[in-house]
Amino acid sequence: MNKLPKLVLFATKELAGPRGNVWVIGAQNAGKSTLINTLAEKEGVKVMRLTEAAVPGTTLGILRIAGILPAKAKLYDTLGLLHPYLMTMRLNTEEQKMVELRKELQPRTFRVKV
Ligand SMILES: Nc1nc2c(ncn2[C@@H]2O[C@H](COP(=O)(O)OP(=O)(O)O)[C@@H](O)[C@H]2O)c(=O)[nH]1
Ligand SMILES: [Mg+2]
Repeated sequence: MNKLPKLVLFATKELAGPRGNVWVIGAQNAGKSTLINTLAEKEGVKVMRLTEAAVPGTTLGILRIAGILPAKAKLYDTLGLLHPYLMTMRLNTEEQKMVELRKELQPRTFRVKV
């Protein structure tokens, strides 16, 4: 079993204290919303499930997440930082549509002849 989420939750609460602010910051598509959803799950709270998406830019604004940290502490999900190394940042909207995944990927095996 993966103990990391529990440790992250514990450390976050310790660092935030009773009324601290916690901002989840990172590149677009780094897994910020997924992390918060996992923390909520570990805490056993029902928060609005945040969108986890394969395409960047799905978190639309700064969202305050209630229920994970003590009442007066604040936890925020953010839109994410833009990085030139994200390939999707170099594509326009039309091009993003072309590379977007629409179905689950199926593994395929090929045998290469000598
Ligand atoms: N392989 C892997 N994928 C992840 C992990 N965390 C999130 N993802 C995937 O990365 C994509 C972006 O996640 P999301 O939480 O929306 O990123 P955000 O833009 O930082 O909020 C989604 O397809 C997630 O399922 C992880 O730890 N490992
Ligand atoms: Mg997000």
